[in-house]
Amino acid sequence: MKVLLTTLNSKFIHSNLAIHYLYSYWERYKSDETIKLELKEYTINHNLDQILSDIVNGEYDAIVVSAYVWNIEALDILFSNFNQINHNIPIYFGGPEVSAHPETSLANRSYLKGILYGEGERVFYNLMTSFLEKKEGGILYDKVRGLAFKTDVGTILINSSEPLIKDLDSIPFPYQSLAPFKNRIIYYESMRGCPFQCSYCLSAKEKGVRFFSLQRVKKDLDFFLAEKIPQVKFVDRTFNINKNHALAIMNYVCDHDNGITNFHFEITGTLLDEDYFNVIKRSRAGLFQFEIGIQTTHYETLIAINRPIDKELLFKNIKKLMDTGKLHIHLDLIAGLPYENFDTFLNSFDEAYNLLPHQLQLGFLKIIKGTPLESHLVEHDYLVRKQSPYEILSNRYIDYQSLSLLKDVETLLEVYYNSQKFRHSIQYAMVASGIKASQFFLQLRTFYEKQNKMYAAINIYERFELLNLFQYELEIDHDLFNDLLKLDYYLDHLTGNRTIFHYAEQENFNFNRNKLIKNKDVLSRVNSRFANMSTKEILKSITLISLRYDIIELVKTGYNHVILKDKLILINFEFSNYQLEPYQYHQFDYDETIK
Ligand code: B12
Repeated sequence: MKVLLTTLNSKFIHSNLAIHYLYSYWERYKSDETIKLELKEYTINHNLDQILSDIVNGEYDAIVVSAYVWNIEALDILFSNFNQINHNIPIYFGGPEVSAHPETSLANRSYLKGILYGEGERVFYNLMTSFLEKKEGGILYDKVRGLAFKTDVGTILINSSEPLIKDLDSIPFPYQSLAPFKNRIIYYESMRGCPFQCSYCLSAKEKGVRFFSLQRVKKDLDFFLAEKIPQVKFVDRTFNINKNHALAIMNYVCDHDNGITNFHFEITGTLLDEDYFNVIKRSRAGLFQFEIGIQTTHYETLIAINRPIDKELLFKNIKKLMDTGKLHIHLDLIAGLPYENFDTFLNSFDEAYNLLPHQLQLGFLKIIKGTPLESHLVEHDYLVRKQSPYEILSNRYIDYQSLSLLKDVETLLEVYYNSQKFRHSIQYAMVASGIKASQFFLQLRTFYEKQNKMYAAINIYERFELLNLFQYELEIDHDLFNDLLKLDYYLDHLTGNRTIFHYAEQENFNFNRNKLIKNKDVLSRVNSRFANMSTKEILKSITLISLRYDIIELVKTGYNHVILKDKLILINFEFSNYQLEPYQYHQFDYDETIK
């Protein structure tokens, strides 16, 4: 018998941890070799007909699929067509998208034989074992715990659920070889479950938290560290819920740092204390990356979504994390939550923005099957898109037009803030004009709209040009802004002489530039590796530009103190620090380099 275990990821760089667990659990505990189990990952961007043909040609006897919110619609197309070609081959779905309401999910899909609901490893094992026990009369489905299935006459039966696995260490490490994960994100779990009950989140469904032992986690991490993979993304729902567990892991990776691997954790900011800051302070810059869900700062909303957080403490801790300069901080907000209107959301946005995180993700509420919020839609007048990922259209507090405006703000936030390509110019514009971040992006949106550019395909050069035009809507020093834009432009590895920059390089720029690139003393202070490199080689890693202001002073004073003075800027691209600081630049006085 030949069984296919498959899924569609949302993009090639992602992988599906669940099916790797299912596969390795079966391979470890199976009692028989008669079933050949094949694992295959596709993406939703693959041509569905090619996937269909691949699966048909595989000549499988049964197909088991992992269904999530990002792939369910493509799966419906794929397997309803497959079922027309091969209607005798049973297809089973498992995963969060079908687990919450197995009966409806099964009833709505004529092509499905069954749904495996809940935690997957044991349930999948049960199904595979039932294949082995296949008797003449067919498969003994009634024995398979965690299965909802259709009888031969089409009635739906739901078997009792499979209890959660008590000892997580009994689940084998899913990454036996990293070959299939080349250039893809490695997801990893050190625990399961979440103690919080945030009403929009699926993790609220599962009660209790279980941990893999530290001994096991350390062994797994050794493997990742030895393989020098760029990033391990922990999918622990709240990584720092247990201080001993979290600190032991952080200390371990700090002590065994290979200089390359970065570890991403989703944490709760209010649970951080000095012990966490101590390990962060002694860590390599870029070793850790934290994702922190703020979601909203509106009190009534926080209570309604069951996140009664201490905002002061959360913000204090985030600021402290930013001040360490050691880690990449990613903050999340969600628009469309109960009791949050347009103005309160803009306020949440401004408060989060003022922390100046490396990434600020402005998300839009999705109504996920099985979440507590799903049963409160009428109360808040939610209108929800029928297609996955079931994003809301409006509710009692925010209308569709306001959400659309926020969508445009999100687009511009991605381009002008999260890309980090405009960090000097944007920050200066906000400080100097005294405009709040939300108003800045809303005004920028109106400007884009007037130029007919909001929904146009725009390249990076045009983004610079549009921002340069937009600056005239603000009361700021336009020459300084233009110089900062020039700095941002060259920091982003962009080259060429752009007409949008007001000042061409200074008259004696080439003379000074040549002096500097031959001055090994100065260059080796910038980067010790330059001491032994030829000028030609050095020129490949640096860019030199001239500016008319003291940029270091400006940045140091939070963009408040401006000194007009010609400067030579050396951008050093050699320096790279995982997502934290993609470049380093040095500033020289003209007299300094001429000497
Ligand atoms: C990685 C991830 C992503 C990746 C995608 C990964 C990929 N493969 O392509 C990215 C970042 C792109 C993503 C995006 C989104 N995601 Co997401 N994501 C996750 C995350 C963090 C990890 C998933 C994971 O691997 N977990 C570890 C595995 C082992 O646990 P598990 O998924 O629960 O699987 C277990 C069981 O469900 C079951 N199981 C799973 N598959 C199968 C299959 C079979 C056959 C069986 C028997 C059992 C089974 O067994 C597993 C082991 O016990 C989860 C949150 C989390 N921490 O789990 C959210 C989560 C899956 N995402 C979610 C959501 C809502 C989204 C977004 C809509 C959010 C948004 N910001 O807009 C978008 C989707 C956008 C779109 N295009 O539609 C929800 C999913 C709800 C659902 N019904 O699918 C989750 C659960 C978050 C939450 N807490 O609400 N996501």
